[in-house]
Amino acid sequence: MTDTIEFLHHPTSQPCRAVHQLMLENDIPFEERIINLMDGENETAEFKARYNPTGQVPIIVDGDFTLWESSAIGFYLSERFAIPGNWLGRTMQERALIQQYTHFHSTMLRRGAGAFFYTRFAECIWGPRDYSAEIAMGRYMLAQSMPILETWLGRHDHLCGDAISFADLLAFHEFVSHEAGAIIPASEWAKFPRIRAWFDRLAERPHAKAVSGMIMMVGAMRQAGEAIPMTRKSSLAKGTQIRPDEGH
Ligand SMILES: N[C@@H](CCC(=O)N[C@@H](CS)C(=O)NCC(=O)O)C(=O)O
Repeated sequence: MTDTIEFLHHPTSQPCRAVHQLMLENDIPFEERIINLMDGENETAEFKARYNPTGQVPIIVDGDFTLWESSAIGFYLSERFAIPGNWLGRTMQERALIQQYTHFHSTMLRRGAGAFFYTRFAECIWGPRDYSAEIAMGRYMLAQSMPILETWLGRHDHLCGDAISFADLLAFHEFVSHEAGAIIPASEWAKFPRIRAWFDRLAERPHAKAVSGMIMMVGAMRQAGEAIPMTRKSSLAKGTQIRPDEGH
């Protein structure tokens, strides 16, 4: 093993930005390789065989060890680089709570990304079409998730306790994309003042700003109706599609 991790990612991706920020916050040495998701570089048989059978990023390569899934990557980096315990938990219970969040995240908040993807990106792949069912599903997952986050943030300053953890980064970058795409209207935000205050606090962190620039720019382009050139043909947001023929 060398001391440098290879980091395969794309800056428009929420879980990639969470891992990226974790590495920057903790001075983890890494070399980045941006994977061209827009043209489906990640969908080739070679990529899937070498790195990740799902074709998704983020991925890290540490010598001859390859790992995907953002939460597994977070826990690995925590041990590998002995980063401060607030990020992935100091005690058995703190680690368990962060794991609890990551499972909740995958099945709930993360699936809200469909609201962003189908509102702002889908037509760049499949052309104009009625995406209202997919958008409604994404909004439903957001509506199910946000009250739970609001409750947690009533107990502590951050999602798993008073200190910032990787759970916050995972959740925060979902909301960064929703902000980039203007997905959550002010009337909805008004119902979640604690999430809003937490989001605004996290957004001030220099490394949060550093990794969010590209998605904010792309979101502004889409809001202005500018096309993002893409030659891929399948969903960028697997797990959020509701038509079976879109997934592959
Ligand atoms: N559960 C995975 C989700 C990763 C994911 O959704 N990656 C998306 C980008 S946001 C991706 O690589 N999409 C490309 C594709 O599916 O072809 C994680 O947390 O790492």
